[in-house]
Amino acid sequence: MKNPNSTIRLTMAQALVKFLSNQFIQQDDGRVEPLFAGVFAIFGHGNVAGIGEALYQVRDTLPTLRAHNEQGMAHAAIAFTKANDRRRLMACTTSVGPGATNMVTAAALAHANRLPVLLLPGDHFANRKPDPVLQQIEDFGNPNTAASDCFIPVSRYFDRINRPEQLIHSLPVAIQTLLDPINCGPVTLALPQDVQAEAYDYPQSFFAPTTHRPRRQPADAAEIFDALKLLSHAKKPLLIAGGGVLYSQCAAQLADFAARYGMPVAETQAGKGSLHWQHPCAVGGIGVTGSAAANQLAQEADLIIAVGSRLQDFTTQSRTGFAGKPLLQINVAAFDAHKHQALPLVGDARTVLKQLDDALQAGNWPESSPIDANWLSHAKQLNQQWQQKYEALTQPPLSGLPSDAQVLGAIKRQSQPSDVVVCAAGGLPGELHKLWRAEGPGSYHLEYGFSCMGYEIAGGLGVKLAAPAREVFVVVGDGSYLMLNSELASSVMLGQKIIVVLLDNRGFGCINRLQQGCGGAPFNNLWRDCEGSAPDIDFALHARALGALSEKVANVAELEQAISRARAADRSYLIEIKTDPAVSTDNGSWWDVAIPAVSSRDEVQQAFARYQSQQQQQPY
Ligand SMILES: Cc1ncc(C[n+]2csc(CCOP(=O)(O)OP(=O)(O)O)c2C)c(N)n1
Ligand SMILES: [Mg+2]
Repeated sequence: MKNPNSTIRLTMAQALVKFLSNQFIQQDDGRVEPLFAGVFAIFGHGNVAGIGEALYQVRDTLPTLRAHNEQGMAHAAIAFTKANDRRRLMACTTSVGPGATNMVTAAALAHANRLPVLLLPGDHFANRKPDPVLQQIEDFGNPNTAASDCFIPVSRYFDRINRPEQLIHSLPVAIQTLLDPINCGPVTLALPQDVQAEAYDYPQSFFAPTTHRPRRQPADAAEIFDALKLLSHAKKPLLIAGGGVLYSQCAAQLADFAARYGMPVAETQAGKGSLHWQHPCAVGGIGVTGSAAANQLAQEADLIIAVGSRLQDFTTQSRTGFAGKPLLQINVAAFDAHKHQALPLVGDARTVLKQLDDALQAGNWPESSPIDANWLSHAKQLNQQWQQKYEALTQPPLSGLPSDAQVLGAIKRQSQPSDVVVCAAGGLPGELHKLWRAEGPGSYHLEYGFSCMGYEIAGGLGVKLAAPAREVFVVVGDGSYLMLNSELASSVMLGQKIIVVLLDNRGFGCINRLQQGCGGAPFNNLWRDCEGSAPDIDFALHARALGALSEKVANVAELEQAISRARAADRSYLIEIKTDPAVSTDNGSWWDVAIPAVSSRDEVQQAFARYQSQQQQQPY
């Protein structure tokens, strides 16, 4: 028999990676997989000698992947997790100082999106002997202050491992946080470089292989009872599918529930793809970037049932989309379930839907349901009108530069059901949410909690790592591309092919439109409105310089041909197309952007007057 008290002498870094290698996850279908698929690493001082050496020892079981930018690699790790419905993870290790702080934006992104990722920034010496080390920030009054403190407000759990034995307490909390459906998000363990290399006699039992299972929390019986009371009066309920539907892996259950009870389903950016776009209950995206159909239904509905949504301002049209209506919120996090004065139904989406379904059937639904028999057919009609608009908006232009919508139409015509589209910021997310015909869960990957420019290409790499058999289409604006494109080189290096369609409208098109919508003069967004002379950037050439294949196309017909060449290619492929910065799809929605109360510009004064009247529609 093994001695329960036996120990193994390891450095802190070795113990850390040994522990991570021994964490497994059991998926709902019974498959057991390593919880961590790998570790993205950019070495420097503060991680190369400690955790770098430890990762080398375990490279066969816990692969290390080299990236080019710390923010980018963390985006890739986060996208990997999102594409795995939060059921598989990656870790990221950086050097001390700028390597660490480069990753802070990605931590904030993961925090806003509720996506788990393990961040392991290096840190200055705990023993302080060589202080100040290169890249140490040096607080005059507090030697404990470190650059890695920047992670504290954007981590769900933060610890600095100042002694090797702290791992025994901290790592289980880290894993528990990463896997908690309510609290999950970025976990940061700051690792002082001397402690990484320090030895300790760890108990062998600490490294026992451990299999985790995603927790499915049921709702409280009293909350189900209250929800039923609300439902028993609802003639026109509208379901809103949020990201929680996908993370709970209950899209099929939701579609079935909606179909049996005759409820239309609108989708948030994070929830889009829950229903196939042709599902009889699907009415498209909701909110500022939603379809006119879903937004009209939200106005007409007498009950909104949000499932797994944070109900951020884009979804609620800054609280005007369905203001004052009864709202039922099914959410695993009480924090979300109580928002907007909703009736909360706290629990895992799949479990709660089943509880509701059972309770409704016990009450003899759907026969005795109060839902208006014409409600769903009315929703279908509105959706059909929107689909007709889609056809008109996505046809190739007769002349001139194509719009974003026309480019997306071309990509869609050339796409296959197994393809994944990836995007995050600029004008494209709005067009995608309104117009992209999602083919079901996993086909639509939008980072719109933080809408972070520079997520797109790195995110595409993470999605490809998660779904190697699928073709990954990254659609990206020139602005986002220029902000962070270096993981295109990583995708080539790692043999993880992505297809990038770059829409060059010569600047920050969506912000230029927003600026003018707010009464502002075109200023500092499109290159032609900036100081200096507009650069003539050859994006295709740039992508080639990073090792990808690429081409430039002159119109959408050429784009469609280029997509088949990109599909056939053996490595990442960028297609550059010039687009019209002025055009976007209007859906009549409103978004609260504060307008200056004082301005010498007539346009701003008019915008302010409009703003004041629109604010009247906000309930509080
Ligand atoms: C990191 C980051 N910085 C700034 C912004 C604000 N922002 C949102 S979209 C945008 C412009 C995006 O330009 P581009 O990628 O070319 O897309 P376009 O608007 O032209 O469609 C800016 C500056 C952001 N979302 N993320
Ligand atoms: Mg642009």
